[in-house]
Amino acid sequence: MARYTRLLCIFAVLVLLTAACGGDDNGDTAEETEETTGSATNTEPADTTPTPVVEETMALTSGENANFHEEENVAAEDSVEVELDDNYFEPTILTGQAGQEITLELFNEGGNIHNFSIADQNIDQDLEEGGNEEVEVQFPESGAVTFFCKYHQELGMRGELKVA
Ligand SMILES: [Cu+2]
Repeated sequence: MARYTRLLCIFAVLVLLTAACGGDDNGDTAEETEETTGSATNTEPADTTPTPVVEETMALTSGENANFHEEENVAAEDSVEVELDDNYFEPTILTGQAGQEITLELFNEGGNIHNFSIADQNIDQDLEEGGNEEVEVQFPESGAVTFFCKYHQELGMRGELKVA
């Protein structure tokens, strides 16, 4: 609701400006910026939605590279959906509390078999194309732990559980 009110205000200002400038043709610049709640480390500009094709890579806390598809704060959650696709995890970065346990609902939406592994937690879960599985994971006491697809990690199919 606050956002809607803000849009109205911006629109009103634009109308005033347009009138003051004698009908300048700038009425189409009112595209609103996306709200980016809870992702202070987001390196993107305001708008993150329409960039599906180009693979953006990032360095995980471990120094390994990952194909980056979103960061999500799950500190208040008992479970969260994680998409496995060709070849990335979305969200790629899950931030949570130290020692937090959480259920990951894994969905393979890609065209290949994929896998979710965390070496330190003895997790090695395959997912057939179209498959879904649940795994219980735990955030570390500090820093981050890497998860990966054992078939495609060299292609950047990695992510991490990071303590906020
Ligand atoms: Cu994979």
